[in-house]
Amino acid sequence: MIIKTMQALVLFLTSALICAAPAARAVEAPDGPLLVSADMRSGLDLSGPWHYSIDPYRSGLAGFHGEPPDAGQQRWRDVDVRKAMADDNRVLYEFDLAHSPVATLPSSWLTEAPELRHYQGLIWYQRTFIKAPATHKGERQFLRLGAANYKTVVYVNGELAGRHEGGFTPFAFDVTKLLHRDAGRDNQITVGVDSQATPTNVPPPVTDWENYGGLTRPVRLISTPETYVDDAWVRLGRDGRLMVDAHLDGAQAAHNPIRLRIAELGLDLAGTTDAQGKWHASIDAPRTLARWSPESPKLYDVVIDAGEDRWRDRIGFRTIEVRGADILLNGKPVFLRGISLHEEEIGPNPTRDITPEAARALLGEVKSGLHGNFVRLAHYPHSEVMTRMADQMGLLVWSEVPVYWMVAWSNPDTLAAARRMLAENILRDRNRASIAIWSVANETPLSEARNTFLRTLVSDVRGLDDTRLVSAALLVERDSKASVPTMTMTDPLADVLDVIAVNTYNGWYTPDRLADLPGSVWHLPADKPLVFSEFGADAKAGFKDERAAPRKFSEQYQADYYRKTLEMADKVPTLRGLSPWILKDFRSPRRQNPDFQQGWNRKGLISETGQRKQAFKVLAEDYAKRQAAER
Ligand code: GCB
Repeated sequence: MIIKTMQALVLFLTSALICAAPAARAVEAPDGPLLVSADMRSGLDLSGPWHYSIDPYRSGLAGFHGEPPDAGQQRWRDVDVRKAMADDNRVLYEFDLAHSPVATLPSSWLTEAPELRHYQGLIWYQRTFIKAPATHKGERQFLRLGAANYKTVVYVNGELAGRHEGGFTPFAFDVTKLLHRDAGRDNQITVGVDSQATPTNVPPPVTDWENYGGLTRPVRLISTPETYVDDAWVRLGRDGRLMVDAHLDGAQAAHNPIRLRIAELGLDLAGTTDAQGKWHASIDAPRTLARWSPESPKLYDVVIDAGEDRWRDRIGFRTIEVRGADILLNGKPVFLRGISLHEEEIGPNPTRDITPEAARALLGEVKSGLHGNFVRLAHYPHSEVMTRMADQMGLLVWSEVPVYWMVAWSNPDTLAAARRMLAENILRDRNRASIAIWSVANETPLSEARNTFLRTLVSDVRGLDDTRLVSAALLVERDSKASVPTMTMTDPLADVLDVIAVNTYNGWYTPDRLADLPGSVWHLPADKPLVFSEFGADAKAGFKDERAAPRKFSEQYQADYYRKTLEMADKVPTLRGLSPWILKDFRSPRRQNPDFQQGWNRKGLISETGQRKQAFKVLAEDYAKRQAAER
């Protein structure tokens, strides 16, 4: 009994210590500051060398009976360990971050040292920096982490700054009071990141991609005036009006003059915030407004001034909607010529560090290589570098949260985590013209609990952003008695989605002959657009089989698979888009065929180092034809 109580206490403390998310609350918005468009604000980039130390037993979170850790295990202590122990022989520290190995951040620890290649658990990072003197009276300081996978706890100068759950969305803490401001004095930041997935996490432990633990996006210290624009959303409504919603945070937030300007359009809109610091305004879009599209990705400099703060962004304006089975971009039907992507840079040893160059290299293959106009950023929110690059280069985006395969549908904490991630993702990227579709799930098994979970997410999306389309990648039922492949959409979630999306792998995971694919029969809703959100086959770049019936994993098989699947897709009357699986070979621990996979999912149209396979040309030619037909 005592042991059971003790175990329960350890479990409780461990989860409570690293992530104290309140359960069963209507979570629709993140708790902390949003700092929307933070990447446009000046700040101190804390990328570069950080010390790190593994903590597989989570001794920095709890003692061995579940009690708070004693001083000797508190990794965040602002202490000179060597000196303290040399000065007093009663003192014991079983860590010393300042003398531990060094990693270069952002990057996943998986590539930092050979012994970390398969490490999943807790790692502590630490660095020091000197804070420049304040530029504003009453200046506030925010520590913003672009992403940390998966649970994170942050300390500044030995004090707790905050905690976060979720590996793919940004979060920030107001650390103004925790920083040393005196000239020349070191500030210390300690971040504990735990990558271990549990069945209640989003995503769950079983996926088909590498779990890149660590600080995979930049950590920045951002300064703002005491009252600042925390959230702003500037967009073109379907009714042709430009709209703005802004939210000030700080002592002067309420009843404060606020002003939006788009100089290039001669647009100047002034108002006053309400008692909650909020401002909403709209105006007919100027006639001179050039709408954003993949062909002409026009972005405008947008400025919001409030008190001492100036919020800036580069924003494109366009509308996206559905009419029957059509997807309309700026009122005109569009066919989504896409491909799926994981967040992994091209190269032999990716570490999920998406620099602008890395994003440009990936999206360049889509835009110029494949003649695409669309990317599915699977299976979780990608770096904001990527969505900004899509805005600039002119690619429509499908963005999704990692509600993938089998999550704990009945667990309220899991639902709360998913809702928070969805909100963090949407709030980060609502100003990106490229984003056309928010997706809430991928290949999830039907059940009442799952349907309720996903319907909640769909309604959250609609509450946070009514200017985009909602989808989810669904599965279909296959009629096992039919003589030709016959698929029917039976998922009740389809009723609440704007775009039906289906993943299909006939001819790869099924014994169908490729020649039979074009004759497939699809029973799908007639009044909604369909996107084949995945189809694909593995091929090892350079592995050739010239026979009439080439074997699996050859470039020829993959190319034939694409030809036949595209032929099949052409016959689906509601088809309005494709995002085959996938642009680039990506790391996946499930894929261990030693001849062909070696830990990589080989469904890429290019290899991990960027070598194009035969199927690349097949898809590029198909897209070039579709593009020509649209002109
Ligand atoms: C799927 C999943 C995707 C996998 C892919 C595959 O249906 O959505 O995450 O990687 O199939 O390669 O099997």
